[in-house]
Amino acid sequence: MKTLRTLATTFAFLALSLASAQVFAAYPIDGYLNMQDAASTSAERIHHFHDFMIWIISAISVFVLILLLWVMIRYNKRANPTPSSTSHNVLIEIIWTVVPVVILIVISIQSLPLLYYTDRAESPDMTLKITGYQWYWGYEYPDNGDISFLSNMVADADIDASAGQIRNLSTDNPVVLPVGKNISLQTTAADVLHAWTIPAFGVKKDSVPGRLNETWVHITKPGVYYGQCSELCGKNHAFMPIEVHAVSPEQFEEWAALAATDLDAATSFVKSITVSATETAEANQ
Ligand SMILES: [Cu+2]
Repeated sequence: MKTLRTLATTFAFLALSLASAQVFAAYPIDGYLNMQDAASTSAERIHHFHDFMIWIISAISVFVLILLLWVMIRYNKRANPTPSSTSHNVLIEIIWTVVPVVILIVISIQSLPLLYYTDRAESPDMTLKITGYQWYWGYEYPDNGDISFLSNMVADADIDASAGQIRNLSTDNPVVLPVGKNISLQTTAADVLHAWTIPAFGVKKDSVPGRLNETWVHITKPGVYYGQCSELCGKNHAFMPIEVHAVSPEQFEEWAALAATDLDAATSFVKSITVSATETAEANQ
């Protein structure tokens, strides 16, 4: 009985923790649980798949837990002093082979289309080329007037919190992308392995020297989104963040026209129109 009560308390605690985790953000916030709010079509589908898997995982865990408890209580040495010597049961063996196969097929019906969906854009509207360096990112916009720039982390001493800058996440030259467009993301590295990641987009792609890896994103909500290099790449691995400002296609065109000649002016322009990360988080709640 005591075991059951402990289990009930654990489940109640888990349910409470999940219920209190309904706060989302476009960047990591101390103490919050769950994933960042989806800001792309891929992330929406990934979250949907995650929620679907949680039901299957939970059902399997509860089923195995019940079986274990049943064996422990019903067939322990005291309750069952003379155990049966049965060693085979054809029906049960067929069931425990067929049922997992069916579960895997049900999962694959959901997961394989998702895998192909997130693979690459079918007809991209534009391309962003991303190069990882030790320890900063380089960006090129081949379809928008050959814009190219480097993006470094804003040092602790230079962080301007009133301008919405976040320690270890804000960059001097943020990436700017339009919402509602299919954007092909091509990534490589110039020295060692890196990985370009934006959790809110459901994007994580290894940047490999000598290889061009491809993925894509269709951003659904304007805002400021943050990510970090996600491949151990040396001593400053933790200090090469990614900051993406998602703006309307018209604002993106304006930014691109400015960036082609004056990157600083373009960056000031985009920072003046995009909401701060905190506002993005609040808007997405
Ligand atoms: Cu890196």
